[in-house]
Amino acid sequence: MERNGWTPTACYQCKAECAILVRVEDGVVKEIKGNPKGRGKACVKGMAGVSLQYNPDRLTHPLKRVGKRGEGKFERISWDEAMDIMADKLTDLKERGEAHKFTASFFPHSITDPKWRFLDAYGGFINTALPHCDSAKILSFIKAMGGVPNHHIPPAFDTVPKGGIMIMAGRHAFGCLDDAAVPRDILNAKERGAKLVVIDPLFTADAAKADWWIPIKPAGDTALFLGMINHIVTNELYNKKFVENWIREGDFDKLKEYIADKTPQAMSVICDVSAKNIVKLADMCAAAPSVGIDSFKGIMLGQAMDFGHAWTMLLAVTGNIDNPGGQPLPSLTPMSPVEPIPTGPDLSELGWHRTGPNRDMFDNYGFIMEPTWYEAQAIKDDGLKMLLVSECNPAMTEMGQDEWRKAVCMAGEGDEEYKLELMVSYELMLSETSKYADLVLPDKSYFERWELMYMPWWYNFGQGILLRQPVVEAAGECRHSNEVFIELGKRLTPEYFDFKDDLEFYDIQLAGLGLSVEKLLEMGGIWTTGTMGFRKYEQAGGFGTPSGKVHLYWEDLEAVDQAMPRPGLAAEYEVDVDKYPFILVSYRTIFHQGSGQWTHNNPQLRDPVSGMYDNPVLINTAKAVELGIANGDVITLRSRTGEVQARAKLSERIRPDCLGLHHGFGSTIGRVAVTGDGVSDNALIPDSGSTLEWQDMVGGESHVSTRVSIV
Ligand SMILES: Nc1nc2c(c(=O)[nH]1)N[C@H]1C(S)=C(S)[C@@H](COP(=O)(O)OP(=O)(O)OC[C@H]3O[C@@H](n4cnc5c(=O)[nH]c(N)nc54)[C@H](O)[C@@H]3O)O[C@H]1N2
Ligand SMILES: Nc1nc2c(c(=O)[nH]1)N[C@H]1C(S)=C(S)[C@@H](COP(=O)(O)OP(=O)(O)OC[C@H]3O[C@@H](n4cnc5c(=O)[nH]c(N)nc54)[C@H](O)[C@@H]3O)O[C@H]1N2
Ligand code: SF4
Ligand SMILES: [Mo]
Repeated sequence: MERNGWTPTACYQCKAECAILVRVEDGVVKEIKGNPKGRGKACVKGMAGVSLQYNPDRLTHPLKRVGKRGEGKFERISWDEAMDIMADKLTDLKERGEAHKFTASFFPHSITDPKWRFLDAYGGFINTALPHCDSAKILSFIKAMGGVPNHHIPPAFDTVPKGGIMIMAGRHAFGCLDDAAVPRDILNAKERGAKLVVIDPLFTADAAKADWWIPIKPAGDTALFLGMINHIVTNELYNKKFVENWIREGDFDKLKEYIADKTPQAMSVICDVSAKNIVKLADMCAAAPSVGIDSFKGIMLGQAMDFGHAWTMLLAVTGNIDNPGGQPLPSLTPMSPVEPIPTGPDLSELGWHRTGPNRDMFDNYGFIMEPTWYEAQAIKDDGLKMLLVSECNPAMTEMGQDEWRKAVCMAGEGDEEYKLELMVSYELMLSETSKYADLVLPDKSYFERWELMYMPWWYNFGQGILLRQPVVEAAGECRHSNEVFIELGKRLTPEYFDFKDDLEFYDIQLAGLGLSVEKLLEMGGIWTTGTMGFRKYEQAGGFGTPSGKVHLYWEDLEAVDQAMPRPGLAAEYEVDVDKYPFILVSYRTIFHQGSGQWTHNNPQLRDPVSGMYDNPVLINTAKAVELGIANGDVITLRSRTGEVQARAKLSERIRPDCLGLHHGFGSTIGRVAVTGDGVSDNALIPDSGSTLEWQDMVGGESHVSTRVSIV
């Protein structure tokens, strides 16, 4: 392959997958920048892709476990042997009538991913980490407005008018991009006269750029929004035209009644934002030409549907749905189906969650995929027998990571060494999770593979469809997971894999748009509708909800007391307050994506000068002085679940009742990842599967934080 010069493709140093240009010289990746045909930006992680590509820790051939699970001892094997091991186990499960006990856990980049097809054809499950960060929001938007089931759809910041309000409620857009161009768009909107309000217990980079920083108590966001809605509704400041025309009949009266006692004063006690400020923010939102709200962490705390619900209500009463600067509602692009369409496992028979004991607790669970945090529970209950983990690192990202590790190592019965009979890790470099695998498979990097990316969340980002193409030869014997799943499909369910390869599979789907991979290449790898369209519900004659209007009252959730949003903090913050006086705030920075080796084992990003080297515990200066803690002291944090030791970093940037810990550190493998200090927040956070009473059982969102004490 000779591709000298700049080639358009898609970044994958984080899950945003921005459109980039890559410069190759003599078959070597030299430089990366944003693609002006897309959104035109690449971030610091994106540009550090060069160091990922040539990392000496890259896996180059399949490995098989030789020691015990967790020891991390492997020997080299051939691809033929690796494929046989997987095909044999899959055949064995199918013959036992237990195909549904196979789960592939991966980040679902795209609905064009052939891995989904394999799982539907074979009868296995996909689980995903989306229920950590976004499933409740997706469900809330579907319930309220009939939106499409898409991941993170931020406000279209580039459409915010003068005077518009941008609210970041637990969202670190300047550090945690989810699109490298968002900071630029927010700053441009500010230039046009829009206002940025950052609601966060930490003073983040976003807060530094904000017109107003509101240091809320963690999980107080629902209460804050309900207090605002109370003020807006009781003072008749709501958007009367929108409410009259577009809210389902009867719902606004129910809201009025419900909201009556959620006064700014009452809500202030919960969220620790003064009533005066709740009123001020409510007045600002009611008067502004647009309000856009973005959040991730604000909903990742076990009361997710409640916050998602309050969020959609605030948008509805202020009329900020599908308007410039408000909440966009994307439409789906018509891709062609690949015939025949596999039916998928019978979920009504097998249950959304396959494990016995707690299945009834999930009766109201409405998300389309299973949360990864149920893996440990499923293994214990013999509901999960083969797990393939690709592009994720549950040994560090699961709440109660030690519970996951224990479950994966649980002894089996009869001939089986382990309850989980086969564990496969598909990776770029050995990870914490790979240490627990029986098979480790070497993936092609994003510079080495084809991939057709389509997810409606790119809608705002100026990308409809984005092609990832190989720009350099694959390292060693690396094979892309999509190629491997297509081969498994051809072996096990050939009737559904009657196409040559991944490229033909993409061609079939692109035909729906009158495109092909070749045409897309000629167009520079990007296809976009070009326009967004606003208030599409007006032309369409309504919203995608059963009534065609916005639903504020969710009668299907009456039985679980969630027909209206509950204002309280996350359940686990409410107990053992004296024993564990601090709330741990886990958060991200620009230098690392999640916990994984892609950025933590990258010498450009895991670096004291050009990146981030360790994760000290952030503690409020006054509080530290009161406790006799000095900057740099090693302190022990204890929670209900575990204990870690870390260096203290004194700062004015955090509430006195909180401690901050950057998520994702603490790897014990990878020659760069083990340098510097670093602890994993998930050693402290309780396992979600065994603390179901603290989970959002409707939206599937788990708690990604907890209460701690300083020992
Ligand atoms: N660089 C980088 N980019 C990423 C990722 C990454 O790891 N690194 N991860 C990607 C993924 S998977 C996701 S889900 C997103 C996550 O994106 P974000 O949610 O934006 O990221 P976080 O930094 O985890 O959390 C954002 C902020 O929420 C604050 N916060 C914590 N608890 C609360 C609360 O209860 N209420 C409020 N109002 N604020 C709170 C934290 O202090 C933090 O500043 O980022 C995506 N993009
Ligand atoms: N305490 C706490 N826990 C959290 C969170 C939190 O904020 N606090 N955030 C939660 C959230 S929102 C999420 S989404 C999850 C995310 O958790 P995970 O989905 O587990 O994601 P990462 O930690 O980013 O790990 C990704 C892994 O994929 C590997 N990888 C990168 N590129 C490729 C590739 O091309 N091919 C293959 N095969 N592998 C690749 C990387 O090396 C890395 O090891 O974590 C959750 N856990
Ligand atoms: S935000 Fe940065 S790392 Fe993530 S895809 Fe975009 S350029 Fe790559
Ligand atoms: Mo996430």
